[in-house]
Amino acid sequence: MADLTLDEAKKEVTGLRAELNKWAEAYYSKDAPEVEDNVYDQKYQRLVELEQQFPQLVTPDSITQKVGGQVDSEFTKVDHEIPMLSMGDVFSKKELQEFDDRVQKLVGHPVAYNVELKIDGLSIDLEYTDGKLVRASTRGNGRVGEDVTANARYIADIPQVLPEKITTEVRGECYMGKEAFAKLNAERDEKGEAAFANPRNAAAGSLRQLNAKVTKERNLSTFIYTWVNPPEEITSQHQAISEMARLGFHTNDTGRKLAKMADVFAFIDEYTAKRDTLSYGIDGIVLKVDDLSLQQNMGNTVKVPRWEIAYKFPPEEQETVVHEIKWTVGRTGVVTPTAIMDPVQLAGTTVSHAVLHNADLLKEKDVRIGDTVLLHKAGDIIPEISQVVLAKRPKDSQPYLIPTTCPSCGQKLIHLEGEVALRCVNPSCPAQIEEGITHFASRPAMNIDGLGPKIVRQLITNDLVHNVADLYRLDADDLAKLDHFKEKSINNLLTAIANSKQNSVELLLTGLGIDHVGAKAARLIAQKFKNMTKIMSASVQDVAAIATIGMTIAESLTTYFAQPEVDELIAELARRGVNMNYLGATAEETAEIPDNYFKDKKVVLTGSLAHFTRSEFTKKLQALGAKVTGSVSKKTDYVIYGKDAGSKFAKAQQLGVPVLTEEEAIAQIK
Ligand code: 3BA
Repeated sequence: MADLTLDEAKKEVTGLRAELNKWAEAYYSKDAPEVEDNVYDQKYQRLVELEQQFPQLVTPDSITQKVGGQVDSEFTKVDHEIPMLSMGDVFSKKELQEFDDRVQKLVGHPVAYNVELKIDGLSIDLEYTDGKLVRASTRGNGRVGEDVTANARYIADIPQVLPEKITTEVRGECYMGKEAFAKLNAERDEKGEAAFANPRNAAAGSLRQLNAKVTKERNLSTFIYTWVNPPEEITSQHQAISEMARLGFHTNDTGRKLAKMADVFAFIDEYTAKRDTLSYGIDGIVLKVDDLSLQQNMGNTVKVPRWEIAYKFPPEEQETVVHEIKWTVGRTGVVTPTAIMDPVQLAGTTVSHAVLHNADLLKEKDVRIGDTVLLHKAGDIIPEISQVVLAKRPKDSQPYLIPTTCPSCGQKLIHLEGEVALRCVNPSCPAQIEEGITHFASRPAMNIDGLGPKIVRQLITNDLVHNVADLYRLDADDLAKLDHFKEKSINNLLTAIANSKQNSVELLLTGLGIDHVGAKAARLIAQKFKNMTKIMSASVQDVAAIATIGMTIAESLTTYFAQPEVDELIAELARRGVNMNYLGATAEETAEIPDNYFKDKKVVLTGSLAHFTRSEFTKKLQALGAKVTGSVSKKTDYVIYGKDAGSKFAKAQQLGVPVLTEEEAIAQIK
């Protein structure tokens, strides 16, 4: 800002005012905000800064010189003899500390604050004469509000009569609880009416009703926090609140008198965490000098008291500018756009990247380089662009051109029919190979420890690996060419690669990265077909016959294996010693199986069985955690034999492996 010329500042100020006036009008007069509060607050703050730096630009009609929103409605107007001011607000603990420093300097000594939750509602003023509610009004612009007495008579927690015949005035927040808000929006949705954006707008829309019967149905509540003219005995804010509670007002009991900023910060942390569990919405916390006479002495600025400040929780929506769109190629060749933006603080983290999911979405949202966009977090975690702020689109802006060629290999991209994704179908695209090998080595697949994306990239750029089979050709000399690879890391990686050869075939099947064939499907397929040769020759019908496996998976699998280069790849893996057979349940799976006679045992079936087919019996044993194999060795735990058992039975006898008849085995299962 330092190097802004007066002309530039003038231009920005004019723009900011137009924008803020429009938003304020929508907010105050229509109860229909066009932007999130924090966007408004930040623009407002920026305008204040500019006006401070260039005082010659301040005009009496600037929004910064007015108190609150404009009153133009069909409600009877109410003059607030004592104006309802606004609150100053800050967005960080640092600024909160600065507030405390200012207060201490002004007062000359440390002070205690009454710390209150900042309820997300709208201010309400209640006037009582001889103990009877005579008038309720909204804040309006702070000096003139709207008469909502008829509506307030339908708000259950507003006392219509006080236990004492006093004439007094209190103020507080009128809000809609989360449950009532959810219910109201659900009803509106059913009726095809627009949902309220947040509980505050719902509360405003429900209180400012010319037909008070509508208010009655809306379940509004209040928290009263200000006593405009307290009796003399009341000397502090926290005392005022407990006395108002005694008079029957609904007050919020989470408020705390705190003398140390460290405790204030702890309070903030506590309620940042508890926020979602409250039955009403809050958007920050409020600090008020607790001593009422100190408040009096400190006084007010034009708009806000000097003795209070609101700390607002980190925003959940933010504006930022897109300066690049990056395309990444996934393992299956799908090309995905990511918007790179100026970093902003969003719901507690710094965000600069937002995935746009696919080219269609990018086109639909019409995101362009240079665009100002609104960012939020989907599911509270993943940054997402909600919309482009069209008002801020640069004049020379051009629609973003979706790439036609792969950012990695340069081959033409295609839009497969029925797919939103843009794909690179070049099987030797380096980006796809990198993703493919990384996937092959990943935990749910071949689980090769230490073979992550960085090392895979180096293996590819050093020309050591072109496909997954090449991994099994690597030797110590090859790995010595990689950065930071010493004897120990070389040995570790070679061992991890060698160990992966023993994996059961479903891990290999997962590792191939066939579209739609994840770890679960791969296991079911391997369980059914038992080895790679059978899997490769399975028909769509064979595969789709597996329960829970549909046509999408079946077709994808068979299409994949119909490719001649896949045959070659599998043959090469087999030549390198990679296991091609199903070895039964994994250790992780069997860990969940309750202990039984066959759990973790190597079992061989031989002879013709009388009670089950061979495959039925195999499934039963596998479900118990047994590994059912084809040949008898010293490691075999049991041989189960039926009629006409031959050489396997003999071998078991010879090796001293225990044998069981089919019936004996069944007895152990039960
Ligand atoms: N305390 C809102 N203003 C508040 C009295 C001051 C004040 C609020 C507050 C000015 C809340 C501005 C409008 C207004 C009554 C003026 C609160 C909350 N205190 N706890 C310091 O919970 N939202 N709002 N309302 N007078």
